[in-house]
Amino acid sequence: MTSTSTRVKIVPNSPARDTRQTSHSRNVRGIPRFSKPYSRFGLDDSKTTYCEKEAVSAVTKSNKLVFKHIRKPLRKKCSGGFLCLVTPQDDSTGGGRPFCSGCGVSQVTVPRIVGGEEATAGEYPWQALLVFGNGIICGGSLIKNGWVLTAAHCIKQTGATSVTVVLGEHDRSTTTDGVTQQFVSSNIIVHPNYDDITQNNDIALVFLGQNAIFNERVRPICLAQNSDYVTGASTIVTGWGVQAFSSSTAVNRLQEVTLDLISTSSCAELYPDYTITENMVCTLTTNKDACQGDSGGPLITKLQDGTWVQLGVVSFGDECAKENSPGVFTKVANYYDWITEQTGSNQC
Ligand SMILES: [Ca+2]
Ligand SMILES: [Ca+2]
Repeated sequence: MTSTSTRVKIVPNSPARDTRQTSHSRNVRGIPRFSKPYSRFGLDDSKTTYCEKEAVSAVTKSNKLVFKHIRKPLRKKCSGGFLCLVTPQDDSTGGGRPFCSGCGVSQVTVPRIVGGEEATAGEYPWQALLVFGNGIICGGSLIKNGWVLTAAHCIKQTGATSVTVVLGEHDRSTTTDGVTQQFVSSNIIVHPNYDDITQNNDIALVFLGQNAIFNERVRPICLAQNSDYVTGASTIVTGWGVQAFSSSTAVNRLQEVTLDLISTSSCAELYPDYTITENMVCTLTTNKDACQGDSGGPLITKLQDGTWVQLGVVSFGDECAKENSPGVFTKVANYYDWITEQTGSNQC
């Protein structure tokens, strides 16, 4: 879209009829039978509201907005039609990011340890721990108040109808740290087009049922926009997953690893046996990767202004950190409209 304004007008599809008006007054208003330039209506181009009734305004991120015009009994000077001003807004101008203002801020600023390993407590305050009834864990991310983003395969493969979500967690082995917030939710929305063979649309939302309390240890992440996906960019994945493909024990303390983003086309070339779609984004870094238990967790990057944004959701890969086997993530930016629809608004 461009940033120019486009005026769209909707005019009555039949001449406005006001039985109290004389034919003379209709002639004065000069209302034509069908749509004509609205200077013909004698209307002031600079105004968006006529008849001085309530104006409505709405913002939509999908390309659809439906207006229903409830026609009131016609009065003098009011035709019963209405005018609509549509102003396209460029999504990548960097103004407000979707969802929470103040998202993507970490209070903890420590030098990142090369090679990753243990995160500092509170460094990734959007990180969620999902615990399913059978003890299986997944990652997730707090994206707005009351809502956690995760992977569809975490829900489908566990067959879970309910999940425990822990926010503010760092060390899973201690429950006395006093900073975690725990929720049990059965309100889980798996993307309707999730494909459990290809892992296309591997994304799901968990509604916590109530708002979390935002603090230094619990804070939402911003969602990435298309312009945030830069091949070669340094990204981070966090999780409590296993540290080797053969391992069966997830770690207690949250881990972080730095990974390089590769193009979706090179990812597809490296994975000829998989279907790599435009809804996926990949990383490839020698001896570094996400692994089992990290699923559903966030792949993030830090923008130049210091804001953290979520690029991906940990989805799949051929084993973990195997040579020339990228990690594959669900491309979050492709689901902005879906998330907005499911969570009710583009506000926090
Ligand atoms: Ca760190
Ligand atoms: Ca703990």
